Amino acid sequence: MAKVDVRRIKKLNSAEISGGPIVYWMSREQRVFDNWGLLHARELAGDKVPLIVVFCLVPSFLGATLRHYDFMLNGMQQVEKDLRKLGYDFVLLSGQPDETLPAFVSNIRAGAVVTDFDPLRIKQQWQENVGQKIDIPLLEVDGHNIVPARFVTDKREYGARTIRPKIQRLLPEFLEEFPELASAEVKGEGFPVVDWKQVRSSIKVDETVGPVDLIPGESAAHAALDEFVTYGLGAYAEKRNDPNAEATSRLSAYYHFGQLAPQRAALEVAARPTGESVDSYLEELIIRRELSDNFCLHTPNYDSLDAAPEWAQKTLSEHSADRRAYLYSYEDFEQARTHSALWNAAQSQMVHSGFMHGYMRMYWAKKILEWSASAEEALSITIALNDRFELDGRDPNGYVGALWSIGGVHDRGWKKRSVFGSIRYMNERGCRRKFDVDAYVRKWG
Ligand code: FO1
Repeated sequence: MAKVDVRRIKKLNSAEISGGPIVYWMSREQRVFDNWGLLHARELAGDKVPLIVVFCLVPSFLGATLRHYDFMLNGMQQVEKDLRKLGYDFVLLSGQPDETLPAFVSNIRAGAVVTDFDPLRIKQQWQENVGQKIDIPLLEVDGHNIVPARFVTDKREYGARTIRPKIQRLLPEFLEEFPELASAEVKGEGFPVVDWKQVRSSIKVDETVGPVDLIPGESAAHAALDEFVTYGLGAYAEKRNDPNAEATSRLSAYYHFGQLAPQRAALEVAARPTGESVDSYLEELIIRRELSDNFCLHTPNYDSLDAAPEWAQKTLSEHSADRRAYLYSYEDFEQARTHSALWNAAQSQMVHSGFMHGYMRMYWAKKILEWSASAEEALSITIALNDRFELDGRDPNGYVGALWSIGGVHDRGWKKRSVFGSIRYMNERGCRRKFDVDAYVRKWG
């Protein structure tokens, strides 16, 4: 049986393993294939005990709307189907994980629980509570980062420049092909198939933000990856900063919900002939993404301006009283009611498609800083809008992106100007140099 690298695994409590079924508590990595946590749970189950996969569905999650729950539940339904084909039970528990999961593992007299590494506060809190409440081991496996976040470094890194050599040194050891998930050797207890219709009608989330037309699930994620590698990757370096070219991979929602392993994408992209596009995609996929996990893991207040570097906090506070040429409220921003047709187009792309181009995300957030009463308010508006409308909201990448744009995280000081101080500035003229702004406004405005 394939062995999962021990450097991916951390024991979160001190209990000893017993002889009962192994529970894989799926959370961040919502997939059957290419999943280190699930593979480790399978390894522990061996030919001795059943493996049961559990997903804890919470009634509300950091402002998630129907758009997010719909995408996630459709993907999860596919997970259940694929698991059952391999002979595994799948159980969906509704409620708070730190209440439902301990009761479940005690009922079935489980032997150990394996779960996904996730640096978000809420997840760390769930895991801490579950670890304390159960009398069997709770093991965390990093199935998201290619080089495990806890192993690559034990501190917060300054930026891409400092984490890059650490990741690159270890990549040859960790960027390995995934083993296959073997089918079940020991039959489970035969838990009933989930009634997905009932699950869907039981969730009470904001339905005013509806589903978008990205096909959810693991097989759609693989198809999207294939399509990108075959048709999109070649032009990535040249066109990735052009929001009209749609040359980006559009895989971020699949990564966010764990329907696609970043490591799978890295393997596919790295297998292509080397060149600027391959290098620049791997930089985004590996270095930038893993830098975001590093930041959130070592910065518990990753969504607050207090998490910004000292120079950035100082410069923003020195400019806090600067006159704002325009001042908008959350509602103005949400409804795309600013004076800027370009900004409104970006907002409307996000509201209607659940996606905003990466280059525009930076411009969009920087303008929220420029047109809000304070930097604190700008950051909270940016995060609220991002989490509400982007399909990949409430992700370490999103929090770090917001703090990069507004709080100088992973950046350096630039030429001083009003409101921004030395936070890097962006304007429409810069956008016009890079792409056809009017075409973008015609499409989304
Ligand atoms: N994770 C869970 O374990 N249970 C949930 O019910 C759940 C809902 C949810 C809704 C929207 C969303 O964007 C994420 C959600 N996640 C849920 C967590 C998610 O899988 C991620 O792990 C984190 O948001 C990013 O690290």
